[in-house]
Amino acid sequence: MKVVSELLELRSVRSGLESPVGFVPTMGYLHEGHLSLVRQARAECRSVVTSIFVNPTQFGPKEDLAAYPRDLERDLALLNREYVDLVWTPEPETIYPPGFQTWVTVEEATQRLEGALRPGHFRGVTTVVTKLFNCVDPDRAYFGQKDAQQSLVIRRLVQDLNIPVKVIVCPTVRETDGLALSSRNVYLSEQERQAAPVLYRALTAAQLAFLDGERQAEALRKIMSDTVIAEPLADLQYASCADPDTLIELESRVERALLSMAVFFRKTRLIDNLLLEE
Ligand code: PAJ
Repeated sequence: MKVVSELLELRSVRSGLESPVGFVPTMGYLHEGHLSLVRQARAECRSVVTSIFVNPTQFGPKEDLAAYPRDLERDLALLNREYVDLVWTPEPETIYPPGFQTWVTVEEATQRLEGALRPGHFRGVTTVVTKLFNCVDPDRAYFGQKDAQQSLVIRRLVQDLNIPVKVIVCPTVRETDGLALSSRNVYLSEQERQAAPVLYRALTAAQLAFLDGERQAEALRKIMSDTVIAEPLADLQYASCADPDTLIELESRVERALLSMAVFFRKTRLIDNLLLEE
């Protein structure tokens, strides 16, 4: 496994890789969710490239950029075990050179849900992902359903800018109690960790009601919010039942929906989602 941080080195090693090249962009502090993407890339591609870059422009001024967990040595050992060919760990100055002023924005799909609550977040994501794609030049790129809106926005970006990469969205990996794996789970206290599966409980309660015939979007949202409100350590930010393609909140009969939510445990903000289909 080659580990490079300079762009020239990346391009040189990349040019010697066999196609198809699969790419898994990450912000590091890797867990089984990230590794599931790497494994899928490994299964489908001749070569696998991973990037580790904590992208400053996708964090808001009051978010956790400085405190974002990092452990490069451990990450590299995990990636080595998955037979990754190339890891790119760019410096911030490589991605954002002095005088940087060019941004990529996806308009409508970023204005709802996470985008509405985290202004500028998706502009940072779409800009960095475009740049990572330009530098790595992958054939296939792997993202997680865990960040459903991010995956949808990246699909849109790739279509709209004719980027020659196939986007593959992989299922959410969970702990046995249902908590979706996230680098941010390490911020939870022991008590909060015990309370955190409430997100998945709320989503599955609404899913169960849907499977039992409940088709009113508002009723499904209420099942989710009632479940979260019953957990004293959890502070619900939103519970959404939206069109899975446009993310517009559904108001009437539900046939397909993306159920999604964001919940605070003190300062730690967790998100999760589930796709409903008849
Ligand atoms: P990061 O949060 O490190 O996540 C990297 C990838 O892992 C994303 O595609 C995310 O959806 C996926 N992932 C995270 N938790 C997962 C889980 N429990 N199951 C399955 N997949 C999971 O997302 C980012 O980084 C950044 O925004 C990035 C795309 C790298 C741009 O900076």
